[in-house]
Amino acid sequence: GLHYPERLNCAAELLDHADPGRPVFRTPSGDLWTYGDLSTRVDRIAHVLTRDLGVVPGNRVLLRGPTTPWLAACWLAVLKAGAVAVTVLAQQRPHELATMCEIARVGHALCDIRSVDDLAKAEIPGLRITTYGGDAPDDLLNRIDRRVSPGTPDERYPAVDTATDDVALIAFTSGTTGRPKGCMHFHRDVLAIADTFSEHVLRPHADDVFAGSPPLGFTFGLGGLVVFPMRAGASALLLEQAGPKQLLPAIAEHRVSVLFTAPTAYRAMLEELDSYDTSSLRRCVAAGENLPAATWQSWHERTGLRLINGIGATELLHIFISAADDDIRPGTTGVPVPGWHARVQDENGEPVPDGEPGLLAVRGPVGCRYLADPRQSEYVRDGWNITGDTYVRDADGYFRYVARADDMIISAGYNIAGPEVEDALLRHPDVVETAVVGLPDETRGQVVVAYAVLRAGARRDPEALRAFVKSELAPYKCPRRIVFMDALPRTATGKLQRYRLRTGVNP
Ligand code: 3SK
Repeated sequence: GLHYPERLNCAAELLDHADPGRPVFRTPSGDLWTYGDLSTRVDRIAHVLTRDLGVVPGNRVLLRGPTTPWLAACWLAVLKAGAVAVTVLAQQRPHELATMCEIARVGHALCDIRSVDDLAKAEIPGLRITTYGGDAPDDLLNRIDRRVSPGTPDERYPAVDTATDDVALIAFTSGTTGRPKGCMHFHRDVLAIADTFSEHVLRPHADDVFAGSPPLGFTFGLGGLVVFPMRAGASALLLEQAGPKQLLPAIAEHRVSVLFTAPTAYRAMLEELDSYDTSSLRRCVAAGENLPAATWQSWHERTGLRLINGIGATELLHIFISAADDDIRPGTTGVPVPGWHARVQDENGEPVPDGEPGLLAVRGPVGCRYLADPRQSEYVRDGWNITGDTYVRDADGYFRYVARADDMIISAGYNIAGPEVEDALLRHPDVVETAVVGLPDETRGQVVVAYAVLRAGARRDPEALRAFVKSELAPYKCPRRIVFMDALPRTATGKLQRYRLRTGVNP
């Protein structure tokens, strides 16, 4: 198992082990921070937090802004000062921000000047907002500059001596609907995700350049862009705009070797792959939603690379089922990452036999700890974390995704998994994106309906697509209706919002 000392400050641990002259963060505009630069800036921010702003250990500090080295430095400084980082997404609106600040009792915010309007509009009682990246005299970076007198050595900030199980961060998950839940994670949890998934699946080395699309406010991005590279003494390219259109040129120019993004983005990148040099890529992680086997195959054919599938959760901080290199089996998520355990069980918590679908249950070094939320007892049962996904475990121990547990479609007595029908539709050359849901029906209970985004210029012919699905799957799984859309509704972290399709909210 993993063993960490009783006293542990994960920020100090991440900052202190690399050679100070090595690069840690780059940006497309040419910024290059070394570990030494980062360490100095983190210490200066921590001084401002403590001495000027009066932050004390345990205080919750909201962090908000585009993905930049300064945001990462603020995150590390908050943790180094023993305070708790509350990371939110740039897309979250005033009402959502106010709810999260209330749940997490946030007293301070460090906010990129470009993202401050919505935070100010939220008018959160008692919240003290400090911006960074602006011109005002009280801007964080100006405060930092004033603290440094020319010619004097930088004043180091000794890390607060936190316990290994002191809370380091609160990450919010709204799932795809509902009141947001704050997930508390400890200092040791931050290292544990690197020492399990990254260490065993990515196997990074110090020369790796990490990049990807998930923002730092989503723990998928926090791991992939800050924690994993720093734990390995490697570097990350931080992109403020990280859609498929920005990723490809960035990979080519900065020789990115470890890429994190969603299956949707891999499909979009395939469209323009030929115009870019992607030969630097070594590891490509596709997570955040189901990875269809068709996407895996196309990426493999075009790049020779084996996409790394994985299931993670904000509740568990990062990825807990995955596979590396030759162990990867397309069409499956993989096996429990070393250090993690997983099984498939029924509603009563009894394990179901291999080959049969049931609820995924996992346990490992990180657990779900919702902040003041009664839904804790639904997520954690008998020590197992119930993720809300339906899975099948094959006889050889591989876990196969079926659907989100509440997304199973029951039509005329048949159980139909939306993702299986989506996989079939995606095998059609004209289909770029699709979501399959069950809509209420008087005679059948539910009917299968597919929403599809087609390649530019393709003809919208529902009958041809239905005939295609019937040639791929048992006819009862074939969508009754196919609705064409320009884009599918997604959450701020890119997850498909099936409920909006089911309830007809802006479909
Ligand atoms: O899919 C997710 O929700 C997730 C969450 C945290 C870390 C990684 C992933 C893929």
